[in-house]
This record gives sequence, structure tokens and C-alpha cells, in this order.
Amino acid sequence: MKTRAAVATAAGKPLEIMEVDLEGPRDGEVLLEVKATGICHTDDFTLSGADPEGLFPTILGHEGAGVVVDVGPGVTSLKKGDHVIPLYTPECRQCPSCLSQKTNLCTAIRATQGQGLMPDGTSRFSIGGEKLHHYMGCSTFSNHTVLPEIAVAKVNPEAPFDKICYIGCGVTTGIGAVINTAKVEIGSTAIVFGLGGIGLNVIQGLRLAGADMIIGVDINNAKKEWGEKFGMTHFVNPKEVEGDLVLYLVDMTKRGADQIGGADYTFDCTGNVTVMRQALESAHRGWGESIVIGVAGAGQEISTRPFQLVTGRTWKGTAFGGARGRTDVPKIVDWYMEGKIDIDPMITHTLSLDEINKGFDLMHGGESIRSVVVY
Ligand code: NAD
Ligand code: 022
Ligand code: ZN
Repeated sequence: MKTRAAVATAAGKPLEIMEVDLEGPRDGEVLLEVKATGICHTDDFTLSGADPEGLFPTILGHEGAGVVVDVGPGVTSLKKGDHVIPLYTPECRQCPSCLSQKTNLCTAIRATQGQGLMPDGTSRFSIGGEKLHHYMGCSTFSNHTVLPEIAVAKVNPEAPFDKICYIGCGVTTGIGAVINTAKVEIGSTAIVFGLGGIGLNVIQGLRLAGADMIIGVDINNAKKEWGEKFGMTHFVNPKEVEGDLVLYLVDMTKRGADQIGGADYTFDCTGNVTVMRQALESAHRGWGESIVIGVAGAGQEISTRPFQLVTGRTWKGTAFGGARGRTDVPKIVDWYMEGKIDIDPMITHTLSLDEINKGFDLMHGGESIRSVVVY
């Protein structure tokens, strides 16, 4: 079939809106009509050419929502008409990783997904016979796309596509980091570094988990009001702190008879390796955990003194908030429908596919929390 897509023809070039060829679903695959897609940092990272694993030409996008319009042979868990969210982290429930119950990083289709291909090693997308790569197994910048059944979460059909697409990455990553990775307890103290599309979702996850003190840290003062909207209790702008930021945060979180400071949980939502160190070192001696969510640039390294770990701090990372996509994503959609979590205010811009490049400009200008393309 033919469908309309925003094609990344080469690194550093704007996306080109054009008609592409899409083959139907093969064994174990489904064809989706994408109704809405968010624009996320990783799409920009790959498009810029800074991602050493980026492949071109390709159809980017990994934060979508849509409807199943066709199913291939052998598909049992999905049918035409189902409302779904594509998963860049699949959940096969059969590989050693899924069976371990210790990680959400399913390995069933990992190798081919990284090569921009479907599990059988081929692509469904082409233009005039020339192959296009899939992206993160999703390619939601196309009005139609094909995914393996194991990479599709079936969700509540009442939920609005233009909001729940954000659950395909940002919402689940932020809330999941709190619930699945950190497992934050009621009454905890937390520090969130970077109050963008991820950090704000960490904040609302912390509110949901019942954290007492939720400190937001951002170099942009405009983020204070944003943080407060989602449950932040204190704001710190590192540029306005005299002296050492870590000492300042440790001082802010002093409590108990021994007056030792530091947060129970800290989260890096910047991707900046200097911030990752600050986040680790502002965690409480003896038990503080620091969760790396931000994706750093290629080749970047983190460092700290080992004494920080010897004295009981833990450094962790999380992919897709530790969420098992087919199991957890439908639950998060329900939380949204029940009013337990907020999404609407974070979607600051809604665009048509023809305006998609504007979404990248808004991200660069720091003007948007999330831009969503509606087909
Ligand atoms: P964003 O650009 O919307 O937000 C980043 C925020 O950090 C901004 O508000 C910025 O002002 C702030 N900031 C920048 N430098 C800072 C500093 N030195 N100290 C404090 N604050 C600073 O980005 P986002 O969409 O929220 O994404 C954040 C990161 O999360 C990105 O690296 C993204 O790739 C990553 N991410 C990871 C996963 C995962 O599964 N691990 C999933 C989605 C996104
Ligand atoms: C999504 N991310 C950042 C912004 N939006 C993001 C990027 C990478 C990962 C997760 C979220 C990630 C963490 C660990 C891995 N990835 C490796 C997983 C594995 O090897 O099992 C990751 C993922 C997908 C892809 C590349 C890296 C891909 O499809 N190309 C989950
Ligand atoms: Zn993303």
C-alpha cells in the first residue's frame, strides 16, 4: 500500500513529507494506522547525525498511538480495530530476559531492531524500490507502520490518541523510573535534575508514590511553575546557587538526629554527565539511590569517587522506566483515564504531519515540553 510519511533522507536534513510504499504484515506482525505521534529527543539525536548507530534513509518516531488495521498470519493477541501503542521495548514473555522477571529489556528482536529491520531481516518500507529503515522498531512518523505483535500494547479504546501517544515514551519512562526502577516509598525525599518532558513525569510519579519532599533542579527558571503543577515542592536553579550545588542540596535535605543530608532518591533527566555525578553525590549516605534516565552523547563517560558507592549510594539506570510494555502501558493509559496522572498540559504543541519539522525547532528552542503530530 501507499502511505504518507516524514522521511529522514540523510543526517542533518529536515524531514521530507512524501508518499512511501508499505508492505503488509507478515507472520506475527500487525499493520497499524498511526493516529498521533510525539516528537522525542532520540528522534532529534538520530536525525542530527550525532547518533553513531543512526541509519538512513529511515522513518523516525517512536512515541505513537493508533489502530490495528490488519494482522498477519499467526497473530493471536491483537485484532483489527484494537487501539494500541507501539513499543520500542517489546515484551515477548519468552526470552531469558522476560522470563528472568529482573529486566524489561526483552531480547527477542533486539538484533534486527537495532539494524532498522523487522525480525525476519527485511524492511516493509520503501520508495520506488529503495529500502527505508525502520526506527526503534516503531517508525511512527508514518501514517501507517508495521510492527511485530510482541511490540504492541493494546489499550483502552476510549483514550484519546493525541494524548496517550506520550505514554509510548516520555510518560512511561518518567513514572516508571519512580515506580519500577527506584520503587519509591511513601514519605521519601527526592531530587529531580532537569524538568523537561521526562523530569515532569518523574515528578508526577513521585507525587503518585507519596514522596514528601520533591526538589526540582533546572537551569531554566521557567521550569519552576511547570514543576509545581505536577507536585514539585522545592525548586533550585544551579545558576543561582552560591558555592557547591551538591552541598546546597545535601543541606536542604538534612534531617534526623544525626543531621545527615542527601535525598533517598535522585533522578538525572538531563543526559549531562556532570549532572549525573551531582545527582549521585546528592543521594543520602548509606542508602540513597540515583537513577540515570538521561541518554548522554556518544562516547561520554561518568565518574565519581568510589567512596561515594562504598558509603552506600547506588547508581542505577533505566530504559523505558523499567516498564514491561504489553503489561504496564495499558495500566498507565487507565491511570490517565481515571485522572490519577496528568498528560494534557505537557502537550504544549499539536502539529500536522506537514509541520513536523517545526516540532524539532520548538524542541531546540526549549519552547515545548512535548509536540505531538496528529494525522
Ligand atoms: P528536555 O530537553 O525536555 O529537558 C531537559 C531539561 O534539563 C531542560 O528543562 C533543561 O533546562 C534542563 N537542564 C539542562 N542542563 C541542566 C543542568 N546542567 N542542570 C539542571 N537542569 C538542566 O528533555 P527530556 O525530553 O525531558 O529528556 C531528558 C533526557 O531523557 C534526554 O537525554 C532523553 O534522551 C532521555 N530519555 C531517556 C529515556 C530512557 O528510557 N532512559 C527515555 C526517554 C528520554
Ligand atoms: C527514548 N530513549 C531516549 C529518548 N526516548 C531511549 C533511548 C535508548 C534506550 C531507551 C530509551 C535504551 C536503553 C538501553 C537500550 N536502549 C538498549 C536495549 C537493549 O540492548 O536491549 C535502546 C532501545 C532501542 C534501541 C536502541 C537502544 C533501538 O531500537 N535502536 C530500547
Ligand atoms: Zn523517546
